[in-house]
Amino acid sequence: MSTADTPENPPNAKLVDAKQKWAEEGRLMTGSAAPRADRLPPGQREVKNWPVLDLGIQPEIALDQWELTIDGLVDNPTTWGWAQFKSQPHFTDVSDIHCVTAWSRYDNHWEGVSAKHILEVVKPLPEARHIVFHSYDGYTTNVALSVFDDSDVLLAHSWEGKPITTEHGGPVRVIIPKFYFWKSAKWVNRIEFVAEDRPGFWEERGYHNEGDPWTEQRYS
Ligand SMILES: Nc1nc2c(c(=O)[nH]1)N[C@H]1C(S)=C(S)[C@@H](COP(=O)(O)O)O[C@H]1N2
Ligand SMILES: [Mo]
Repeated sequence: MSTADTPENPPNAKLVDAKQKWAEEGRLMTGSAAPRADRLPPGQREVKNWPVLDLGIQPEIALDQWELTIDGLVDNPTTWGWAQFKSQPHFTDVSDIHCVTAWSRYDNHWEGVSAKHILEVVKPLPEARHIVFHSYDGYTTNVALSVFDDSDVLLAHSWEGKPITTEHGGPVRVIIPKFYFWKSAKWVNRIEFVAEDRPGFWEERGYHNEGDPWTEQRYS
């Protein structure tokens, strides 16, 4: 990637423009909310492959260079290198992916470190209400602390028993199964706890602040 490649000026500027237009036009909205017993949220279709979606920047981070900082409004700010990250309690989960571009992929087997464990380590202060994820490609996305604090949320290093590839956000990416996949930051390198909510890359470009696929929280 060249130095000009930033989220404000990404190689995939065309995709960003197109997706921003989808938000303006409300594309893919069905206007119907599916009952939760149905596994496929409204307006979605199941795929068997795993599409790649990013800004055209796919940072390659060597494991000995990789770092994750968890800071902001926490009692115990923490930075882990790869060995420290891998020595945290091992967590596995199986969940479905729902991407706002209308594909869903069932039964993804994730391995990594649970959000619950991270919260136990860093101990958020009472003022901490929101989280901003920062990634090596400059991408950001936000969730409420209550969304991160869920038993199916993790920082994943493996998918289907293998390290997550660079294109899918390895060495480590966030997995938040209950929300559209843009909340699941790839190449995460900082988790910042904040008092006031702060919209991220897509949230500033017409996408919903939350992103529940069951009630089609696609656009703001
Ligand atoms: N760091 C970073 N994380 C990101 C993105 C990105 O561009 N950069 N794209 C988001 C979007 S829009 C989607 S749909 C998913 C795609 O993940 P995948 O390419 O592994 O399917 O990652 C999300 N996380
Ligand atoms: Mo996306």
